[in-house]
This record gives sequence, C-alpha cells and structure tokens, in this order.
Amino acid sequence: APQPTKDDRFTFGLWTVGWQARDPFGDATRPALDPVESVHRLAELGAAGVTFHDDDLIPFGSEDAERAKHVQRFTDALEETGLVVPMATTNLFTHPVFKEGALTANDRDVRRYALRKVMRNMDLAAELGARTYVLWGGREGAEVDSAKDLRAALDRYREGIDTLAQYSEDRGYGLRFALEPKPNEPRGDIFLPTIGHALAFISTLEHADLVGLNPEVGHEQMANLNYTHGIAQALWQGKLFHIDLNGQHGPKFDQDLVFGHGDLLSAFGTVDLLEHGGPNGSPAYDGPRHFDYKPLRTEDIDGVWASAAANMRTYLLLKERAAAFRADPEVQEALAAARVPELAQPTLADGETYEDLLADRAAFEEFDAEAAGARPGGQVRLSQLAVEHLLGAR
Ligand code: 3MF
Ligand code: MG
Ligand code: MG
Ligand code: MG
Repeated sequence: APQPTKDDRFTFGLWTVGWQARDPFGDATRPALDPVESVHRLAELGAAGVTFHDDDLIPFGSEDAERAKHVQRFTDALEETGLVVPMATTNLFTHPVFKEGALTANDRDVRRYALRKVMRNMDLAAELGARTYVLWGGREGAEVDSAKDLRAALDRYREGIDTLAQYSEDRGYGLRFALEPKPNEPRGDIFLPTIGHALAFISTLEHADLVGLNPEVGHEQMANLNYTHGIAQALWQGKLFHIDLNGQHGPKFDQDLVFGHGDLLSAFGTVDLLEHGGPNGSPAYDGPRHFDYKPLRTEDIDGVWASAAANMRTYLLLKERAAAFRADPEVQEALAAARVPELAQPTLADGETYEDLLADRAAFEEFDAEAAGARPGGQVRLSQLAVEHLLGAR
C-alpha cells in the first residue's frame, strides 16, 4: 500500500483533527488537542504541512504575551518536524460579534474589526511563509432577505477583499487569496454560494489577479453540483489557488467526511483531473493536497489519527487507480472511440472564418444528421472501465 511522504504535499487544517465533535445537538466527545501534538502526529503520518485559523492556534482574546508563547511553541514544532504552513485563514464565524456577518455585516464597527482580525493573522501567515490566504465567509449571508441590502453586501465584500489584497502588496507579503464558496450552513444562504458565483465576483475586483478559489468537495455537492467540473473551470480560468478535499453524500448538511468516503466515483474523477488533467496527462494542479474533514463524532483520539491517515491513503490509492486507468490501452482505445480527444480540435480550422464555414456544404447541406445522430457514444464503456479500475478489477 502507498505510504504518504512529504513529496505528496498533503496538508491538514488544525481544526480538522482538532475538532472536538461538538455539533448543534450534542456536546464534545473528545478532549481538546494541543496544536503542537497535531503537528507531531501529522508529521509522523507523512503529512507535509498544516494550516490554521488564527483562533485554532491562539485562543480568541489572548493577551499579547500569551499569543507570542502559542506562536513560539507552534514554530518550534514546525522546526522539529519540518512541516510547513502553506495556507492560513481567519475565524470570522465563531464569536457572537460575527453573528450577522463579518466583511459584510450591517454593523460597520464589526466590518472594521473583521478586517483588523484578518490583517493581524496575515502578518503571522506571512511570517510563517504561507503563500495562500483563505477566506471562507461562513457568516456572510442572511436568513431574512429584507434584513440585508444584497447589492451593498457585495460592494462591502469587494471592498474588504481589495483592501486585504492591497495590504498584502504594500507589506510585501506576496499572498494570494482563495475564496471558499459554500451555499449555506451556518447561514441560511451564504454569499458567493458556488464556484461559479465566486469566479464572477472575482472578475469585478481591483486585485482580481491576486484572488482565486479554495473549492471544497462537500460544499459544491451540498449545492448538488459536480465538484470535478467546478474545479475544472477554476483551473481553466487559472483560479484554483488551493483545495479543500473531503467527502459528502449529496445535498444535506456539511458532512466533512474523509476524502473518498462520500461520492467515491466523483473522488476518482477529481484525483484523475488533479493528477492527469494537465497538458499530455501531466498534473493539472501543483498546490498542496489539503484535507478539510472532520473525524466522525463516534471516534476517539486514536480514531482521529486513523481518519487523518485514511484521507492520505485514499488519495494515494485513487492516484494509483487513476494512473492505471490512464495507462490501460483499452481505456485509450475507448477514449478514442468516444471521440474524447477530438474535442481538443478547434471547431473552425486554422484560419477558417465563418464565411468559409457557410461555404462548406459538407458542414450543413450535405451533412447527414441522421447518420451522425446514430453514431455510438461509447460512454458507458468508459464509465465501466473507470468503475473496474476503481474496484481494482483491472
Ligand atoms: C466550513 C469550512 C471552513 C473553511 C475554513 C478554511 C471551518 O464549512 O469549510 O472550515 O474551510 O474556514 O478556511
Ligand atoms: Mg466545510
Ligand atoms: Mg465541508
Ligand atoms: Mg473548507
């Protein structure tokens, strides 16, 4: 079985393994985890890095001296293990101050406080060498449509993100920002609910070049969307800055299952895209493979580490299966039979104009639509080949 190493670039949020399994109906089932222990355990398991919200590392409201101690212990652990921090983010959702929003709160004082909270953690992120800063707007939204000026909310969202990007540039932090779409939970409706909404929003920013996406498997599936298609468009637009891998069983609450423990065939498609979706079958994405999952509430602390390992093992198994799928001559033949490679050919020939197309009688007047409509699709054969590779039957 494949063993994860730092070369695989697997990363975990401190809040994932550190989740105490408090949910809206029940108390914590596990004790708090020391971030320093998480760093050591994740390193032993083969992870390359960790990510964090400010409050995962430094409890909300800590005094400066206390804050420095937390940072020092964490930095020591990173040094001891060689783990890196490629991404950091801000908790703009737990404290009651953010109950009505953060960057888009009606209350201007709250918006100014939220910006300061992000900027302070950007300072730390830059100090720790992070390249990406994630913004998940969990409280940016509403339950009551009339309680929010929706156009003003988008103005303020844009203002907030442009201000943060300007801060990073002026301070020389060189951070890239990754917006994380989610349709709902905790708000009834969250702004920028899907990859598509976020991409459209980014195009309006002053610092559009510095802002991309951190799409999460479960979030897109909660909106009944195809995650692989979503990240494919983000890649196509050069906007897949980071990724939150996990598992989800369709549109319901945010499950944050282990990667592959939800829609497995979709996870296969995602890994196939990430690892083989680039030019000539090269990887399409070169950032960290980041897991944003929650160890099930039923698990004890040993189960936490087992579930962390499961994410990486499942990814590597899917990577093996995707490589075997791509290398299988029968798959290559089935792809050709389904005319998959033909889609890369431009519809108009080099130099051809629409006038030439209008003059091409073979394209229309003499085209046999009945015959073309009767050509075999070959799609089920490809689907079955993928299933058989996934099952290890080939
Ligand atoms: C919630 C999430 C968030 C974000 C996190 C990272 C708490 O559904 O996915 O996790 O991923 O804020 O930036
Ligand atoms: Mg999530
Ligand atoms: Mg989730
Ligand atoms: Mg996430």
